[in-house]
Amino acid sequence: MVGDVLQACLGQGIPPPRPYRTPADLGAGRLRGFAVGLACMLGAVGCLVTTGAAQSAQPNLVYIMADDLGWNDVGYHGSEIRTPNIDVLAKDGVRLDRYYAFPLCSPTRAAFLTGRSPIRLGVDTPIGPRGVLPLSEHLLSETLGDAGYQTFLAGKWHLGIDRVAAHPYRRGFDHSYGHLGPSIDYFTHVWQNGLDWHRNGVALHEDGYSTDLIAAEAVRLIEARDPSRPFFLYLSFNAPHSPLQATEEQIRRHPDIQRPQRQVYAAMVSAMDDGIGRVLAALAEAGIDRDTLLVWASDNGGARNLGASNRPFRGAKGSAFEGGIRVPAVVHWPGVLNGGRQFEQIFTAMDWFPTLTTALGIPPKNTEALDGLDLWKAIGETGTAVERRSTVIGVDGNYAVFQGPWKLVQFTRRGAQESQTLLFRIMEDPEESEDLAQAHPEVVEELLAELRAVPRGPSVSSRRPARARRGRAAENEPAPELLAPWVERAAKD
Ligand SMILES: [Ca+2]
Repeated sequence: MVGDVLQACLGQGIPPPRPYRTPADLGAGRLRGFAVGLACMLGAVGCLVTTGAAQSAQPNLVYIMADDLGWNDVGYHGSEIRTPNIDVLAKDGVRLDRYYAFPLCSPTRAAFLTGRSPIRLGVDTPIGPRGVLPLSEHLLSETLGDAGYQTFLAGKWHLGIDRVAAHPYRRGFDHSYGHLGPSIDYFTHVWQNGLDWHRNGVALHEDGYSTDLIAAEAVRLIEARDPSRPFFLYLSFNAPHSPLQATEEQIRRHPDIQRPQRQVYAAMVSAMDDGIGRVLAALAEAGIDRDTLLVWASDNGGARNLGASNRPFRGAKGSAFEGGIRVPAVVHWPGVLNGGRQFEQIFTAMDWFPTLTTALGIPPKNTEALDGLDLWKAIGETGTAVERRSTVIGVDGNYAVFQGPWKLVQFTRRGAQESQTLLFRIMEDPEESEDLAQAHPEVVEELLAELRAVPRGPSVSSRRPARARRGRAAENEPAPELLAPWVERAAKD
């Protein structure tokens, strides 16, 4: 298999990465006067820097998402995979030590963009071809667009595939590029026998490794933006999700990794890290790195059978053990947020919407209540405790309930009818090695009651097999210009 990958990679070199200059390299830079002033009004200034000359521009937001990256797959967690650009973000930003995403792609993406529980929304598995993030939901892209932001998506969507009304250019993004489905071939951009690569709904036949193309689009968007308006860039890499594919040049950068799958996986991570470096350099060269709030986070734990590592945690992608949901994340805003720190309280994928809108000084336009919490002040002020009654994370059949020192895990083995319930003192036992359910049945009952109380919408993810979806787009809502898999395949028949 790896031989095939290597063969496929021949001649697919990438340009050398441009080194990212740190804020210190760039000098004092300009100050984020607007945001600081606004944050002062909001009383959220405990850890905010207040030097330099004022600038009237509204801050930008760059949210970078990795796909299936495990805890032990970044340099700053001690991995053998070197990630120098991500490590700069970690060094200069605030590391979220207890960041909990959902165990799978679509639920985390739904939580990020809505601020609401994907369990409530019925996004309980990866969204299938006919599944749709409910169109009634208000998205972060819409709130920011209404506030005057240019809204860009470069990369993976995975919140609606067949229905045009669910595509990103209909969900608040002025510009979108990349793929709609869960995964693509990195070189051909094909998913399940059809091209899944577009710019604003028009199919693209491009040469190149998808990670490099996504980063290049992000750089183009930064360079071509209207500088008189702020922008929101959702940079959603498909790396290092399967299939295991990397360029030969990237693979050669990891001669010390012996396990073939891990070596190719490391090369995929390196390509993403290089792309992040190019984006950071573009921000610096545009002189807006200090005018930009940047988040970097994985969307769920790594798939161990594909070379990822979640050590020292138990579990992997799809599970509610720590290895499936506790993933790397960093909040970075030089000149505004004092970096070099670690935020040690729970932060969930649902918390981004309220936290980031507060940071930017923009009222959310939601009409429905958010499930996430606004943690901007807590991130800025070390020691501010956040009150949470309980936190429920999970997907169909696999749930985690956090409350105080406890974590309950309810999981269902593949093919099993009944679920199992385990209980851990998660702060003392982050590796989830000692099940305390028998010793504390009263705690189990209390946390199960919290789990039962979580609102649950009917599933919208639709696990219909791919072969049943031929021509569905035309039946549902025609998209003649979008040669996404189902349309292209139907055209060939
Ligand atoms: Ca994922």
